[in-house]
Amino acid sequence: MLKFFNYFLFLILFPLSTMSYAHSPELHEQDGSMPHKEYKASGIVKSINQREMLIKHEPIKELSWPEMEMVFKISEQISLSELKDIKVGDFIKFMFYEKNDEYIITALREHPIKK
Ligand SMILES: [Cu+2]
Repeated sequence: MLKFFNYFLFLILFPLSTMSYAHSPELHEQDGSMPHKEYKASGIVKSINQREMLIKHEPIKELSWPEMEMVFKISEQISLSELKDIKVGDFIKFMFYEKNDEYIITALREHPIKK
């Protein structure tokens, strides 16, 4: 965790020109960051605030995460019209990745609750 935070500071404090050595050119395509692994998840929307969502997600085996409520950011890849249909209380399926201790949703859709 501390290690990761140090790395984060490193990325912020170093000017862009010196950052380039750590990234091969083909990895710059998306947003200048390292490539990331995406995880599948599902859960209930607890609140929505512009591009942030509080979600009570179901356990995520790949990360050994139990069920919990946490904040996810919503990628700019997702249009506002897509988000318009998502309401508090909806059960959603989504994809996300982790970056600098933030969790960013890249795809989401409403899903009927199977209870
Ligand atoms: Cu979580």
